[in-house]
Amino acid sequence: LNQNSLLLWFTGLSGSGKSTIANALEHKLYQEGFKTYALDGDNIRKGINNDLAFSPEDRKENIRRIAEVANLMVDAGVIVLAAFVSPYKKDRENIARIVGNDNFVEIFVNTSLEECEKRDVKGLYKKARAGEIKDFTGVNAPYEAPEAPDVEIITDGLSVEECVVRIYDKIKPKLKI
Ligand code: GGZ
Repeated sequence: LNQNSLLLWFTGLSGSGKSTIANALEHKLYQEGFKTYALDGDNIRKGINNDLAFSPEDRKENIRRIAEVANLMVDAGVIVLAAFVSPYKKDRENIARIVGNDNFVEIFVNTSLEECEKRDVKGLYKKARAGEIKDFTGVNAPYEAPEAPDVEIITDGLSVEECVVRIYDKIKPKLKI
């Protein structure tokens, strides 16, 4: 089934590089002439989902709404790149149910907790370790790693561009080029 709309779903720890890789891949797809849109915490949690926090129930609802929005965008012919921690296996399975298996690509941005914590770009791990943030993924909330993702990128030692090329090569057969 070759098409020009898809949901590319990036899951991984905070600071794993999901948004960075998604944005770089979006740029490449845009250059190839695809209609694209990137969803992440910055445009979703500040807007439509600003009533939600990080309890398991709120994350479930966060992911469900994003999947419904993405589904509409996929119907409109867009390649949607969504970058969310999405730590629960059940919630990710629900995304595939909403958009349909053929439209869904699960991309596991596999960066070790150690590495994410070492980077700690936003200082959130430090705060979580100090007990200032509850339910922080990897510290005091779980991350259920995908067992059979469509694409797994072990980012250690790879540049953003190398990650993008690996994902692009995997999704290429699905796209109308
Ligand atoms: C995880 C948190 C938390 C907690 C705030 N746990 O690195 P970031 O900052 O920019 O990405 C993280 C983002 C996670 O939001 P998501 O909507 O992707 O999460 S989920 O899919 O699980 O619903 C992080 C920040 O928000 N952040 N508190 N407690 N990440």
